Amino acid sequence: MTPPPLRQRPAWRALEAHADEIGRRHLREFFEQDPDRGRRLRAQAAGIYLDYSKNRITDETIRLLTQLAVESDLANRRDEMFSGGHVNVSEDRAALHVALRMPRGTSLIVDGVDVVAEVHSVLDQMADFSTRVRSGEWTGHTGRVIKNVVNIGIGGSDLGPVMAYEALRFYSRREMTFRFVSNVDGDDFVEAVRDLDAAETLFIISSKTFGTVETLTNAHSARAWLIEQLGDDAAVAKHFVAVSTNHEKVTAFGIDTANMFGFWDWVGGRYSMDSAIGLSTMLAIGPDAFGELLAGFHAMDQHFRLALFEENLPVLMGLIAVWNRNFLGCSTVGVMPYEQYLKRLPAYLQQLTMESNGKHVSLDGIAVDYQTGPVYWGEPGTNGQHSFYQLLHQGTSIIPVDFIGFARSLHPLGEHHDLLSANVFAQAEALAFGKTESEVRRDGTAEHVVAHRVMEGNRPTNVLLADVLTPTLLGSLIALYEHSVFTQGTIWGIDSFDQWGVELGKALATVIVPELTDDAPTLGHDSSTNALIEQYRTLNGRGVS
Ligand code: G6Q
Repeated sequence: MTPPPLRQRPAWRALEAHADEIGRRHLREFFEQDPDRGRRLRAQAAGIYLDYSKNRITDETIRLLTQLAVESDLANRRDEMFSGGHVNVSEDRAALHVALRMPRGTSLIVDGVDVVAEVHSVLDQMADFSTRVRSGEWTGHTGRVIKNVVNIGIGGSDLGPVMAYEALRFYSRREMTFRFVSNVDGDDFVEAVRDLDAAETLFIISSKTFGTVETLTNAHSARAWLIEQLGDDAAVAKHFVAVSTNHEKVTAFGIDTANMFGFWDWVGGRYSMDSAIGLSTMLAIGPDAFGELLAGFHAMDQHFRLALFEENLPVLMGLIAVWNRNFLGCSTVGVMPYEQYLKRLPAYLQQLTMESNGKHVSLDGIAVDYQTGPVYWGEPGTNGQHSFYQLLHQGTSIIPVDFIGFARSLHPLGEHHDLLSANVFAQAEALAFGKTESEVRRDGTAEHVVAHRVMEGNRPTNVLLADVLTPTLLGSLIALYEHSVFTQGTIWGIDSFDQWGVELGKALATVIVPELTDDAPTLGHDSSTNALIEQYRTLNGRGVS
């Protein structure tokens, strides 16, 4: 049964009235009225503690938001996703990334096929290959052991692998070098291989479609570089493997499909880091730790599937994100990991959240009359504090922030970790409570500076706290965001699994490429685009017609 349009749902209407009533009240007031609030508005699952008490919400807000989730059919939509229903409506396919982490021995039959058995057969192939490379049994064309791995991919075939490698570098094989090439800008490839010995280098060409121009351009340059270095076309066989769903194109490129690791059309690019797209991750941390990563994902999947909405971390985070976006009017969200190894997490989450929920029509193709996905961005703490946090504290926009902290460091070093963690708690505290005029005066501040030093506070934050960064924890953290994104997309009634907006730019670029290189092309664009192409050609000495 399709729920009524979002703004006609009773809970939505009630939330609008509720926002008028409490939306401007201050977090100081909420905490004064309920001194125990910080111990109540929290939840915990799969090793992650979520403090959501510093949001501009009351118990009634949560009650209405969970009612909205019910009226939006969240439980059924979630179950449909978990059972392989075609929740990606515009591409008419399943979004079954949860099957990628179902334990061995369980089963999920979709269209007569046990997808879990297929997943584990690819995981076994990956484990076998990774073990052979890591042990030195798999050698390069000249018999040398592989020491360098270069993943070539873009978007979902890059951001997950890079983020996971950086996040789990502590657990990685340190004698090996890992590089990631994504940009079609040749600088990226050249810098990635400039100090590598081709005889010891393995390229993983990661592309679901094996038709992405950036990836194929980089892959061809990699092949040319390897053959030039090793002087033999046959070297490709021992130095190139592919991760893809497209056998034909992999074969056409010249990679033996025996060295291809498959996945399925029901794995979306931005939901693929735990599929064969994670081959570089497995090579770095080994099959056992990769299994721990999958177990972490699965633990959060189970929590999302089974926990009551009121205790469900992804549901709570998703609903609060909807509250902030639609009822408090916040158009961006900051994600600040206080863990240097998570430095690429904001970039990863940017794709996950914005490609998923940056949509303008509902599932049935009707223009939405409410806001959908906000802009996500972020930097690791404490660096951001000495840069853009000024605007978070005293700017004119309210920007909700997710802080991510850990109780223990992977490198206990003097006081470093306590200093780092104190900043997580202090920033969330300062954003919530600010500093009033009288507090500023009490500090003895000169009168003409008082206004400048006042901090309004009342900035919403979530704090996620875990013990220590492990492969398991990383899996749970990513699954938490995946399902929070799904929760938001379900409330908004949009397709969180397609990405048509990415296609237009690709198509237009294909038209322009020959106009940059051909002799005297006829330019049929607008005057700005035509002038830019002419200027480019002039600077390149190619002349204009
Ligand atoms: C992700 C998107 C997109 C995709 C890239 C790479 O959800 O679909 O980022 O991952 O365009 O695509 P290929 O893996 O097919 O090269």
